[in-house]
Amino acid sequence: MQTSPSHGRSITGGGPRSDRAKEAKEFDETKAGVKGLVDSGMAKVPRLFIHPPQNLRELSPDTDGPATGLEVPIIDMMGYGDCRRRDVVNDLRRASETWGCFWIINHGIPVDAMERMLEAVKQLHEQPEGVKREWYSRDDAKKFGYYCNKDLFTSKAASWRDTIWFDFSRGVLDPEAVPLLCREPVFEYERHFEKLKTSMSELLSEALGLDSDYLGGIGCMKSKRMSCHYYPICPQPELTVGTINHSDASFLTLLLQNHHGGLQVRHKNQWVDVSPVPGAILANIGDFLQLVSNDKFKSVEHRVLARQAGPRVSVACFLFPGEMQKSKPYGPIKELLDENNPPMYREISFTDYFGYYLSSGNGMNGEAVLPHFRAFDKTKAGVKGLVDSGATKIPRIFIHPPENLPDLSNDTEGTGLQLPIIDLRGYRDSRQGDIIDGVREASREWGIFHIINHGIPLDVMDNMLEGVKKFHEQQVEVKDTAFSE
Ligand SMILES: O=C(O)CCC(=O)C(=O)O
Repeated sequence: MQTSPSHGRSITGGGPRSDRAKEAKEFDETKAGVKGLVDSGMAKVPRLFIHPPQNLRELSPDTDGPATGLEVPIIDMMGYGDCRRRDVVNDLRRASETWGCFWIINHGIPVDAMERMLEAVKQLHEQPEGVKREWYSRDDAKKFGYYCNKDLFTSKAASWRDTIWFDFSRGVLDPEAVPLLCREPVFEYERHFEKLKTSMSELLSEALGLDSDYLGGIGCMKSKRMSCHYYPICPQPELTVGTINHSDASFLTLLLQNHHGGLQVRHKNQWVDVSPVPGAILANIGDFLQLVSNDKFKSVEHRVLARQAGPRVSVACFLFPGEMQKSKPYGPIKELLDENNPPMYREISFTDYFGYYLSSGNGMNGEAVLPHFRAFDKTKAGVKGLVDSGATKIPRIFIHPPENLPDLSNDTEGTGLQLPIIDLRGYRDSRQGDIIDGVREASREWGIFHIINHGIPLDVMDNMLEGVKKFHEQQVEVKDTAFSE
C-alpha cells in the first residue's frame, strides 16, 4: 500500500483483480487526477495504472527522435489556396494513403494562438485541486469538464494522464460555460481552427479525387470536441502508458502538442516517435474517414508513452458528423467504388460506430474496432484471412446467440459413446448379410457411421486432404479468382 503524505490519499498497491473497482472508485473520488498523485509525492506508480505486458511491448521511453529512421511527413500548406494547391493535395494524398498522419505547417493558425491555447490548458490542469474538483465530471452532456481516464472503470489499467474537454458538437459553446482563465485563448484558437477545418475538408476531398465540397457536403466533419490532455511526469514510465495504442473513431483529428514528446504512431509495423515540430499541427486520419474512403486513407494507430520528462500537454480536436448527420448511415463513398474497388465496409451511422467503439473499451484496449465493420464477404479472404490478419477477437458477425451454443465442451470422451465403425471387407460375398445389418442398425440408431476397408486407397485420401489444405493456404490474391458469391 502506498500513501500520499500530503493528502492522506491511499491507492492500494497489491491484491486480487477484484479490488480494482474499489481502487478506481477511491482514486476517482479524490477528483485530483494523476496530477494529484504526482503532487502528493507518490514515488511509485499505483497498481491501478500498471499495464499488462502486452500493452507495454516495445516501449522505448525517452527516445525523442527518429530512432527508427522513419519520420512522419511534414506538409507545407503555403500557397494551398492558389499556386501550390496541386502539390499540397498530392502530398496529403500520399501521406493519408501511407502513414495516415502528417504534420502540417503554414496552416494559417498563428503560432501565438497555438501557444496561448497550450498555455491555457496547462494552467487549467495546474489550478489548485479545490478549483478543479468543481469541474470533475464524466457527464457527456456537459460542454466543459475534467476527468482522469474516461474509461477508468472499464479499462484493464488506467493511463497516466488527465483530460479537460470542450465540446463544440451540439450548437455553439457558450463562453460562460468555460472558466474565464481560458476563455479568450480557447475561442481564439477555435476561430482559427474552423478555417483550417474547412480547408482540410476541401483538400482531403480533392485528395480523394472528389469535388472540393464533397466531404463538407456529407457533413462528416461538422462537429468537434477538444480533448486537452495533461501527462504529468511519471516515476516509473516502464510500468504504464500515457495513452494506450488505439486509432481514433473520428473522421480526422488535428493535434496540437507542446515540446514534450511521447507520441508515437505505428507505421510499417514499427512504433515511430512523433517528435514535436515547432508551429506544426499533426493531422491524423480517423476510422470513419478510412471507412468512407473505402480503405484508401488509413486510420493510424498511435499511443503516448509515459515519461520522466514533462508535463506533456496536448489538444486533440476530433472532427466527426454534426448532430443532423450523426445517425444517418455512412458507407464507402459511391464515387470511389467500381468493379475493382468493391465496398469494403457496410454502412453504419457514426452514433452506432461510436457506441460500439466505446463499448469495446473506448478503442483503448489495444484492439482495432474498424475491422468489425468490414463487409466480410468483400475481403474474399475468408475466416483464414481474418486469422492471418492477426484478429484476436471474433468479429460480431461470427458470434452465435446462446441458443446455438448449448453444451459446448471439448470433452466428448466422458459420454462413453462412440460412432459405429462398419468394416466393409467382404461385403460382396461372405460378410454381406452382417454388413447390411450393421448399416441398418447404425442408420436407425445414429444416422451416421464410419466405414473402413471401403476400397479408396489411403494415399488417395491423404492427397485429397492435402490438396484442399493447400488450396486454402494459398495467397488471397490467388484464391480470389475462385471466389464466388
Ligand atoms: O496526447 C496525444 O498526443 C494523443 C492523444 C490521443 O491519442 C487521443 O486523445 O486520442
